[in-house]
Amino acid sequence: MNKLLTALLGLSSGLLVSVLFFSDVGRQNARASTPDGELASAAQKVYVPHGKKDEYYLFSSGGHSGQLFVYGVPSMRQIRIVPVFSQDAATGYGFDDASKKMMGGYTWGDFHHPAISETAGDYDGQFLFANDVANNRIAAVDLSLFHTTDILKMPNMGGPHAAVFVTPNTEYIVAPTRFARPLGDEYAPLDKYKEKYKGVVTMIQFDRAKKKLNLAYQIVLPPWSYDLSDAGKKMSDGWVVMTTYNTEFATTNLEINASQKDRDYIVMVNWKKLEQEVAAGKANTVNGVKMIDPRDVEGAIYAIPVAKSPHGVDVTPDGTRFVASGKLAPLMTVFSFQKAFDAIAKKDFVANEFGIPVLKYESVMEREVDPPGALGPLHTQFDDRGNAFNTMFISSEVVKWKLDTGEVIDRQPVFYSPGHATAAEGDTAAPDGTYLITGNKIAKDSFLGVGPSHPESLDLFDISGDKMQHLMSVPIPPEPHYSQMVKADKIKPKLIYDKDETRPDSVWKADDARIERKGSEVHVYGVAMRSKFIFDAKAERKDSFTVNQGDRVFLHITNIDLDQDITHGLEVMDYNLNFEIQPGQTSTLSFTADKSGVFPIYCTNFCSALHQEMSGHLLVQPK
Ligand SMILES: [Cu+2]
Repeated sequence: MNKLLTALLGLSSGLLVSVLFFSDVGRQNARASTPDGELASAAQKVYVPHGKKDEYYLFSSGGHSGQLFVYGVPSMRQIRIVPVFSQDAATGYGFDDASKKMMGGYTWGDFHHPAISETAGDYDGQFLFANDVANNRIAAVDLSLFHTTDILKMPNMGGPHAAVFVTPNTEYIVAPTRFARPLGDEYAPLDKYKEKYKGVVTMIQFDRAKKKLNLAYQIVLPPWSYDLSDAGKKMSDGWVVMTTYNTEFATTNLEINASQKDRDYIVMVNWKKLEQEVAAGKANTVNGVKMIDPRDVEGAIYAIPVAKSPHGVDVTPDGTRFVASGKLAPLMTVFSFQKAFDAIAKKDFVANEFGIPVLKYESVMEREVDPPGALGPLHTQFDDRGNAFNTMFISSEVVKWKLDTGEVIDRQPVFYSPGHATAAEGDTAAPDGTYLITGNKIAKDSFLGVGPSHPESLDLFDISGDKMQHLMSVPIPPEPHYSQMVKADKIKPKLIYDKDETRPDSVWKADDARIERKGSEVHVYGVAMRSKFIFDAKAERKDSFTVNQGDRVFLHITNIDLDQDITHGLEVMDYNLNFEIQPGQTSTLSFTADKSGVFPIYCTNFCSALHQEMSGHLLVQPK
């Protein structure tokens, strides 16, 4: 009896917690009572038979896994995990010398918001950029190779959470900070927060030919916390809009102290103007980076009051308006760029904060949209028919409404607590209006249990009709922040690496495999091919080599199988080493042979019927 009572009490308190925090009681029943015909229709829409391909790629944030998750839409099959900020044994990322150097000594990152490179405000499918909130880094992924090509460490930053977003022609990759810090890595007590701490936005340029990120300049701002942001396009091209919170300058108990004021700000910055001023030498240098204060440039920065503690602002596909949502105010606000420009021209300012002119809310606001009972609006996406879609974190739903009138057209439950939404090509100048995905923070009872750590989830909706149709939920490892959904035919994956005959460490003919000793350095110029390694073409046993204990060993391995899907791997037993070499790729892995003995080497990536035989030995002679 006691056990039963305890179980019932446990259940009821669990239910109470659900009601209080997620208010989604009854959604399970709603799902269970979906008519069979609708379920069959949903199943058909997501089924992609063998031989057919998905319509879209979904590039989804890997959060604190540091990686990029790649899905196919509408099947929602996970196709790939691309390592970006964290080591990955499966591909050798962070093990081989080049990627290890790129990671800069870090072993993880907190990847929040991917951004595909754009041309004329549209995804061009060439590169994807990502932020590491925890370690102030930005990465570039080559979408022809699905490989990270560069990582840039940004000085003077305090967590680029509101990153990354790109300007319409990828002139800049923009990264605003979440935490204000004293400039120049200086010490200043928290009591000096308002005077000494600064918010910083980093403007990064990308060299597509060299596949390299470059720090262009930084913008110094008041010590507010900058949250999600977007770039203007078309008539608003040249501007970025950023949400802020903690305009209270709280330095402790932010959950209370940063929510005191009814309004925070959207900051509008004119990056084209700042670019000219930086080129004209108007910037200072802090930690080796050009830094400009927009208050020194007339017409470069304005603030607009917004519903408190906003999480996001999104520019409409035509570039005329921006929609902001306050997570502590239950409404979405539509602002007009033209109204803002007119107010600026008339100097219709109501205040001045830190030397920044504050525009009058009523002068810039076009309308407020407040669906009854919809709580916690976070993020807005768009279709091609003038509709906006908002995730509601607290009431666990998506709300579809008309941009021009604010009329609410549909509301559908989400399972559960969605943060971001992603519409097909939804933040470009030309959204598709086909699918919408929500990145959900809570999955609770949606999937088979896997212990205390639950998966997060993605919900897929068909948004092609007036009403949204929930198609499926899929589990996803932590942590779904933002995603981007791009038409599959915009991505042009290469099947093999371009053969680079100029690389001095490549070996393209098996007969050229050789070992060169330089003092205590041993350079192995070897090949991997079906189904053997050749480290030294002239040796009796071509697949083995001997070094002295303490030698520094460099394995320069070229995969000479120039054929699709023939990836080789190479592990060195007991040395905690493994890496992959793709067809046509040369990769170098170096280590110190500090343990003497005999260490089998084998191919770790299944490559042929004789894959098991693809092996050799490292022999380390004792000192
Ligand atoms: Cu192999």
